Amino acid sequence: MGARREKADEPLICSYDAPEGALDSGQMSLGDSSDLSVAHIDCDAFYVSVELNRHPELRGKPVVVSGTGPRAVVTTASYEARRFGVGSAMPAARARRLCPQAVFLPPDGAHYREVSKRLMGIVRSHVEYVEVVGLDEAYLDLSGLYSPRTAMRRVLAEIKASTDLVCSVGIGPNKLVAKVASDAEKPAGFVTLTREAACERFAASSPGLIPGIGPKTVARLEEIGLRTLRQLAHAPEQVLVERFGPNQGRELRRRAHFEHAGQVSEERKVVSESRERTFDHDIHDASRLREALAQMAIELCESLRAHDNHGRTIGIKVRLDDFSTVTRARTLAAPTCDAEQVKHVALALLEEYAPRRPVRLLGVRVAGLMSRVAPARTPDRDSTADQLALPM
Ligand code: TTP
Ligand code: MG
Repeated sequence: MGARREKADEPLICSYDAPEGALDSGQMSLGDSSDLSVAHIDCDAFYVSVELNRHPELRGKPVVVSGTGPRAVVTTASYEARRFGVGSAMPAARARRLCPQAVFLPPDGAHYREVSKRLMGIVRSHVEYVEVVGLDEAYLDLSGLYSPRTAMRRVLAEIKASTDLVCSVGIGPNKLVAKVASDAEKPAGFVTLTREAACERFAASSPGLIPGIGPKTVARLEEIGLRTLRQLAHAPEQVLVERFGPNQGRELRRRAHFEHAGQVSEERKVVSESRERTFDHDIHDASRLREALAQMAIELCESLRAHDNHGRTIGIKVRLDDFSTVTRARTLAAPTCDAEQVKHVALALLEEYAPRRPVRLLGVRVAGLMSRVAPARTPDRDSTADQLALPM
């Protein structure tokens, strides 16, 4: 079928269901360790699990970690609470309606960061190359290991013994397969898939299963009749290129085939750290805004110092009562984690912006940090073209 350009009054509808059996179908080659070179590890219900270690009497109960204000959102919920439909990012008020019997605990970010450090320390003690991508998740380079599965079982056992945390693990030939596999059987999942097996297993799933394919892209794919990964994988490349442009179009197709060339990277990455606060009630009073911003700058700098981080770019984020959001930033000549300096710049940025309407959310960020990770193995190893701004 030739490519067709979409017109407003004539949506391009594709029907590319591959015949049964036409998909790549491969058996898991568990004996072939070269095929299973990447693991993704992700702790189950991380904040809640950490809290349960401090409150063992709550085990087995629906537990939610969220703030308490009228605008608080759920950070995470125990799997018992998830059965009632409670999930991350949901307003806490809604979670209370869905599951009134749940125990609500306030978040303790400093403690979660501390536990995360211990968790990643254990992972690093077993595997040489680890790419930490969040407080509770990391990619591990398993290439060259005789038995990747045994190695990962050992890591999990030590995490359980030392921290009493349970993680899910996915193992595959690349980061994409590993990531989707680790999510497939949570909690306590342990899923090993070749690329071909991943194509087959998730053929009927929505393309939204793939990291980096968000709701907007899913909707645009649906508009051209592509509702499953199988359909996306078999859509003519030209159709995707016409719809999404050459880079994203081809990348979508590759991802639907679970192809991903991104390496497990320990390169020093520029990162940022921020603190933000949604007020219980919108604030218009400039001195209260300054006070809140100054307090967040102090907390942020404490954390930066604790992790031996400093950065050159200081920014603020302001969300007004009509939900319009602005960010302002300034880059200094030298990196800093000094609270006075960060406070000074953040307050100056706020003063310059001078919000004209009541403020709903205020935040401060220090960016351009150099994370303290080991130097890269080979300088040219990581190809940013493979990353495509996707979160992996
Ligand atoms: P996730 O790994 O996404 O979630 P989880 O560990 O709670 O649950 P699971 O992996 O079993 O699905 O995020 C890790 C932590 O990050 C989570 O415990 C709380 C925090 N978080 C938020 O604060 N807000 C969010 O919207 C999400 C998704 C996570
Ligand atoms: Mg998790």
